[in-house]
Amino acid sequence: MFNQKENLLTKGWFFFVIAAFFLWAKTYYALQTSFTLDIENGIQQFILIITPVSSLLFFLGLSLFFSPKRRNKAFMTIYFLLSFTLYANVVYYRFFNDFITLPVLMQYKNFGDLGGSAKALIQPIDFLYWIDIVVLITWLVVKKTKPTITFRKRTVAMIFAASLGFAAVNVSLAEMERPQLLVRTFDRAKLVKLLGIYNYHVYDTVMTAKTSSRRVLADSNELSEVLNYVNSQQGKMGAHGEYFGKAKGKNVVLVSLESTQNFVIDRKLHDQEITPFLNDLKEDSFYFDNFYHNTGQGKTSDSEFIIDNSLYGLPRGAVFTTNASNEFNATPEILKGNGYTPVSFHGNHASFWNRDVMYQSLGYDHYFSKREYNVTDENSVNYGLKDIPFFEQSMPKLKGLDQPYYAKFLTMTNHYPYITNNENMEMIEPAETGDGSVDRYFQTVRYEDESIKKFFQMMKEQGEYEDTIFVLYGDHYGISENHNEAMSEILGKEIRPFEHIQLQKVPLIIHIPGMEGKQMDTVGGQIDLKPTILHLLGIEQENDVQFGTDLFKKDRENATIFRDGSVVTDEYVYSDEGDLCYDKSTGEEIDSKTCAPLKEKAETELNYSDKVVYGDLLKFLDSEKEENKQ
Ligand code: GP9
Ligand code: MN
Repeated sequence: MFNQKENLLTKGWFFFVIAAFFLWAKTYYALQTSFTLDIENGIQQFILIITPVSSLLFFLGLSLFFSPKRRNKAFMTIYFLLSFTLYANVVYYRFFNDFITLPVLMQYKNFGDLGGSAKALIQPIDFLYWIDIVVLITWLVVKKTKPTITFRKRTVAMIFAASLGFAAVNVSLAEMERPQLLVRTFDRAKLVKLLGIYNYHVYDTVMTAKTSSRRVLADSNELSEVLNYVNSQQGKMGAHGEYFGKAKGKNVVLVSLESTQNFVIDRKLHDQEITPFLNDLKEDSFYFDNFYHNTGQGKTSDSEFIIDNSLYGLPRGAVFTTNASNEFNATPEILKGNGYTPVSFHGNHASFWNRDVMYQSLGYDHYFSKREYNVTDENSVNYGLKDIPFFEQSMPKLKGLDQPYYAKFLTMTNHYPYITNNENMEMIEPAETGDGSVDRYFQTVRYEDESIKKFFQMMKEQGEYEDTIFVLYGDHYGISENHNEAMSEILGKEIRPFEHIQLQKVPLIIHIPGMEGKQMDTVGGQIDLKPTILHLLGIEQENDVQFGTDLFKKDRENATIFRDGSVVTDEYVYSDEGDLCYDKSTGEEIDSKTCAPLKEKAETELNYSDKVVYGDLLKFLDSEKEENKQ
């Protein structure tokens, strides 16, 4: 050290500048290559270049407040945390096509929870995200950059002033590009595009804190406001549909079809049906071919939430994890009050998506999770138990229940990255687009179809089929926008926002043994399932907060709202992402003014639903009912 020549490499300020440059470069590289941000013009391109600067200067600058002895370590720790945040988003985006939010992060405590999926998402080129850290540490050690990164007070002040300046320019440019960016919280991609990834996380943290406080501040007047809205909407529609009470007293079996989109139904690959059993079943069932998922970041758990409550999931995070201690008025609880046994079956561990906690709030009597199944290396793949052994092992458990039951079965094998680990599972050859996920998807969907076939056989053998109604639905999309190229090859057409929205259709098959099948073209979504099921069972709900309507109602409003604010009706498709309006029958883009009322209704309704969840407003429902009685 004593012989070490004073040169640039030993200078703290030089180290700081180079490190900041490395971090900027890698952040910019990620923004350009790993996320689809749809940069539309020069200003947006410029914004993208400067977005990382303010936060980098700010966060790295914080290290200068540490004592000289600790400063290098503090600097590298901050550098590592920023790098980790960036990389975690890159990996997360590869699957979810979305950015991490704090509530989701709390659920997936670590990426290990994603199991096989996480491994499949990591690529060799990713070493680029870490190589700089190796270089910087080596630099610090070898060159003994000393005294540790030191600046005069004036320079430190200038670093923070520059950070503030960059932030101000960034925010005003962003506001010009997208007025009200910070008020509207629907679209994370826009936030990242216009604020940068680190500033987005600062914003997300502030929003999370705000959410917690909303709950504390909520009062019962807010519930009255929501009830007024809901009742006025329901009031527009007529009385019960013709199927009211047609399944009174029957068992209800819900089957969640993991990642199953409607486009696989009746489709052939290599001249073979992908879903031969479902294709047959739908002929003897009510088959809804205009049915959409309404889920957001909470994926499967969102679908469960929406279906049991007829409320929307949240714009950020999963209700299952953020608001599990809320008061709800969910289907399991209502049915329990009507003599039913509500249970859920799933071959993954109980705490995944916080189900073990949330199910209690929803009123489930029991959760048959992984620990109650015999799960081995042979009979599991990806997240857990394969669908066929899952149904096989569930049958005796089902038999043991008091009837009537409300039993939910969550399948799992058809989950990204769509893995099979045994030839027996491969009942159809993969597709040949060259996009592995898309190609394998058809195999795991085919396997899932086989498992449902077995399940129906076993229900008949066990003598429970006749007394049961079956509701089969896709939980959410399986093939994200990142695979548009392969999907357009499969579908034989370009995938514009219009087609993307149509791809959010999931199958809905309601099978009532002894009842004739019928294809239903009404436009609906998972949000409508609670009222639909309750109506079939002949259960009347008064003054409940629900945003869906019975799908069998004749004069129901033909529409469904997506979590991102997009809307589909029988006439129009509105894509909130680019504010685009389409004629539904032709797929032609039309004046966006035509869709303006739909957009407004979606915002109002999603806002009301969010109010209910954030404010835990249903806890006021009982007192509201009392008041109405008086
Ligand atoms: C895990 C299963 C899959 O238990 O529900 O969850 P997803 O990733 O689809 O939300
Ligand atoms: Mn799922």
